[in-house]
This record gives sequence, C-alpha cells and structure tokens, in this order.
Amino acid sequence: MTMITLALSKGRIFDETLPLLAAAGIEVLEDPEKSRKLILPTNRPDVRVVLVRATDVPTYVEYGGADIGVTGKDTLIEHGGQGLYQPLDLQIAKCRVSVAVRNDFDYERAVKQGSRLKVATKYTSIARDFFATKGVHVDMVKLYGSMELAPLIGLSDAIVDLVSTGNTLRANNLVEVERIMDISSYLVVNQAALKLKQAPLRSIIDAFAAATAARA
Ligand code: PRT
Ligand code: MG
Repeated sequence: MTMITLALSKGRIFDETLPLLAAAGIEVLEDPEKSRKLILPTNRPDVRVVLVRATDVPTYVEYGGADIGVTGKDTLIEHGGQGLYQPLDLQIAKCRVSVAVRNDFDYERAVKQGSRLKVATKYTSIARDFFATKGVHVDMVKLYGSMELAPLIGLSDAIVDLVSTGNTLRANNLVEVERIMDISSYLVVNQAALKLKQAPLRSIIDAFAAATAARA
C-alpha cells in the first residue's frame, strides 16, 4: 500500500479543505480542535493528515515530510516555492495582503516626500518587492504575529498584513492604504512524490480540481 500524507494547518485551512476532501471521498476521522494528535487517520487506510503550523506546510511538503499540502499564497511566496508543484488554486481562505497605517498617519504625504518608511510585517519578501517597485525606501521590522500592534506603540509607521473583513484594522484604529495582492490557498505537491506515487496523488488532485471547478 502506498501511503499518502497530507499536510494541513488547524483553523481556516483545515476547515475549508474538509469539503474538498469529502469530494475526493476522504473523511478525516478526528477533530483537530478536540484531539491532541498530530497525525490524523482518515476513512482511507492509505491517506493520513498531519497537522503543522501554517507557515511550515510548504517546508514539510518540500522535504517530503508530507506528499501534498494546502497553503496560503502568502506563505508560499515567502517560502519561495522551491521543490513544490503547485497544480491548483483552491479558491479557499481568501483574503488580501495590504498596507495599513494608523488613521492619523498621512501615508500619501510620507510617500510623496520620499520619507523612509518603517514597516512591520511577517511578509518581508512581499513587502520588500512591493515597496521596491514603488521606489519607497523601507526599514523592515520582522514580526511573527499581532502586526496590528506595531504602529499603535510606535514600532513602525506601517504594517503589511492579511486583511479579510477589515474588522481587525478598524478595531485598532488602522486604515488600509494599499492593496498589494489577492490571496487564496493552493494545493502543493512534492515533486518527487508526484512521480513515485503518481496514481493516488493524481486522483486526489483531480478530485480537488473537480470540486473547485464545481464551486466556481
Ligand atoms: O495563527 P498561526 O500563527 O498559527 O498561523 P497563521 O496565522 O499563519 O495561520 P492561519 O490559520 O491564521 O492562516 C492560514 C492562512 O489563512 C494564511 O496564510 C492566509 O493565506 C489565510 N487567511 C485568510 C488568513 C486570513 N484570511 C486572515 N484574515 N490568515 C490570517 N488572517 C488574519 C490576519 O492576519 C489578521 O490578523 O486575520 C486578521 C484579519 O482579519 P479581518 O477579517 O479582521 O480583516
Ligand atoms: Mg493566524
């Protein structure tokens, strides 16, 4: 039997991948919010799910710790995508990467004056590219979470972060001043596994593709 290992992160990616798995005839047998297990069995003896941090999904798949995974485009860009086949935009966990500032900070003016901008973000690669293209000089502060706090306590002028409803920004007196890119989650596949486990992986990819097309 060829075992297929699928890497998912808890939360929205797991939740939004479940219906696609169901369409492929795969049912996860334990609820990650209740179980402490990191390896979850499915109704198929040849398919298992491993739970990893969202930012670690591309790394697990790159090194073959998992054959296949679901990860946000944001995470994929920051990872670099090396060693990964990206066959499918699943159109789930949608959001955008944006620039936000305190609502009393004049971003347009700072950009026009050519001021150096202090930017706090987890997305240093996306932010660097964006501001370089704009011709804005930035000092980057790398954070791993709660980016919204940085401008409020004077750690930065701006943040580059994910925005979905905008509620988090509003709750912290921040405003979105630029949309950098739209984000959704992708299926990623280990390139070597795709050759060695071609038939079972193809059938999962095809079922995900059909389910994604049916929802569009
Ligand atoms: O939470 P943890 O640190 O473990 O990891 P993570 O934040 O990387 O994982 P998770 O599960 O929160 O996000 C996984 C993926 O979901 C991301 O890589 C995105 O591709 C996607 N996604 C979609 C989002 C959002 N929408 C989202 N709204 N990820 C995070 N958010 C956060 C955002 O960072 C901000 O703090 O939600 C807040 C904004 O939401 P609104 O609705 O208030 O605008
Ligand atoms: Mg999160």
